[in-house]
Amino acid sequence: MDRALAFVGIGSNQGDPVSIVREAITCLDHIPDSEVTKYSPLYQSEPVSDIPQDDYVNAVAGIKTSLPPATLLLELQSIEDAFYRRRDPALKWAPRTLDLDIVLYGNQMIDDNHLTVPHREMANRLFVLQPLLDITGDINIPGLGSLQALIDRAPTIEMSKIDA
Ligand code: A4P
Ligand code: MG
Repeated sequence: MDRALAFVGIGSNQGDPVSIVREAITCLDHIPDSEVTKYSPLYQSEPVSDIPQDDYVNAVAGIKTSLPPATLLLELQSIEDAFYRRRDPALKWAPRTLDLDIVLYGNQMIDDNHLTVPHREMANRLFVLQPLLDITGDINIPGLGSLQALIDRAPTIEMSKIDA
């Protein structure tokens, strides 16, 4: 069966974010018909939000999968749920135990009620762009162009690599 290379953005800023992000990478590798092929260093990053909250730990994982995008999204949500994330639609960009987003799914562009790929905020988020660059080098992002050019234009935030 054809397998796509997808990239998943991982973020956590509650509990023990470093352990949560590492465990999340293991969980991603256990998704059916999927395997993690690469993952980035972990970064500590300043929150991008109007709500005061702790710094995040962020990373990006590359995952080879034969699951279609909508099924992959359901798998990511069930991993989030396993980390006791409570979803409150009234609180946009609120602190979270674990957030897993589909950043890219092959070269596909998707825009339906449940899923927008490439992730709609990625161009504004150095905490996604930099770890993606770490594992892919400069690539073309469908509809957005060169990853390096996006990084050069993205709003600057405080961000530092966490030692392994
Ligand atoms: N959805 C649409 N497209 C996607 C996609 N590509 N991947 C829908 C995942 N989900 C996608 O998501 C709400 C709905 O988005 C889902 O039901 C899905 O159908 P959610 O995870 O419940 O809500 P959310 O996380 O609050 O929204 P969102 O848009 O994922 O928030 P973001 O954009 O992830 O922002 N600052 C730092 N430094 N680091 C961070 O990681 N994260 C956020 C969260 C804010 N500030 C941050 C960080
Ligand atoms: Mg999300």
